[in-house]
Amino acid sequence: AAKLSPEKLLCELRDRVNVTMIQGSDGPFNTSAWQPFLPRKSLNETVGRLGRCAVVSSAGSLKSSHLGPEIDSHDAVLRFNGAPTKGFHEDVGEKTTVRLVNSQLVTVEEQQFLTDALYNTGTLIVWDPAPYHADVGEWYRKPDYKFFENYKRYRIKHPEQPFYILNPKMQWQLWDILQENSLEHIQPNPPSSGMLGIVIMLSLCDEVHVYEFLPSKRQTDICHYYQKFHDRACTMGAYHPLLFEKNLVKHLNQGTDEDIYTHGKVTLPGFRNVHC
Ligand code: NCC
Repeated sequence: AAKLSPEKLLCELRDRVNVTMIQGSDGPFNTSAWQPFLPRKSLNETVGRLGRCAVVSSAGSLKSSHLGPEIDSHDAVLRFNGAPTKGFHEDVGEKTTVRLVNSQLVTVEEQQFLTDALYNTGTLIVWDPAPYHADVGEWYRKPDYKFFENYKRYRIKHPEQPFYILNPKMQWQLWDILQENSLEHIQPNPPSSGMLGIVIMLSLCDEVHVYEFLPSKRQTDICHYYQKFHDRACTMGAYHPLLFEKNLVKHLNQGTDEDIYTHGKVTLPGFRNVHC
């Protein structure tokens, strides 16, 4: 398969990846057991039309980056899972507009999702690995993690905080495009939170800067900027097709290689600025 031009690829992403959240009118969620819990407003209505946005990966290479002020200068900032800002302002900033979390984090007790104040800022979105192109009903009966109960518990505790469930169709629409634009066969596992978050922000923002998804000169085997844990798979991928995601994002970058090398920074145009 020949690679598409960056422009064509952005059009494919815009037109084929539906960034939608589960709504009260969707399939098995249109019952009285769900109506009180799902947000009434759409994600678009909640966050509004965003200008310059930052996506902050959780990579260890953010350590000593001093990118905090630059990241905070954006209109909106997206972070992942349990990535903290407290104690790390200098390198990652303090603003959190959207936090994308995986269903494992929401489900597994040790992660303290229901009690850690880290999660109480901004709009939350949870996603769960669904079977390849399963419809919503099929996935609902067999989610990868049984996160629905904790989702409801969190909503009862924090009814004012917007908290969405990502429609699981998105991950495979995105995976298909990753596969079509890669020369090798990709393992059939969903894209990482990082890649999903980038596409979510492309749908909401005029311009998106992604930090340390493509590693800078600070590249390290330390998995996260907030932990001591070493594992190369964090940057290169094991379960998630991270290497293919990174190749795709590199191909789409409108910034300079120098920006990647010094800041780990990629510049992408939001979907509304893509002309197909
Ligand atoms: O590590 P994680 O991701 O939370 O990181 C968020 C996203 O940042 C990008 N990243 C991270 C580290 C690194 N060295 N390089 C990077 O590019 C990736 O795009 C990544 O998606 C996930 O994708 O949800 C993941 O979640 C963790 C873990 O579940 C959560 O942190 C909650 O504790 C997974 N780790 C484990 O399950 C052990 C990780 O594989 C993927």
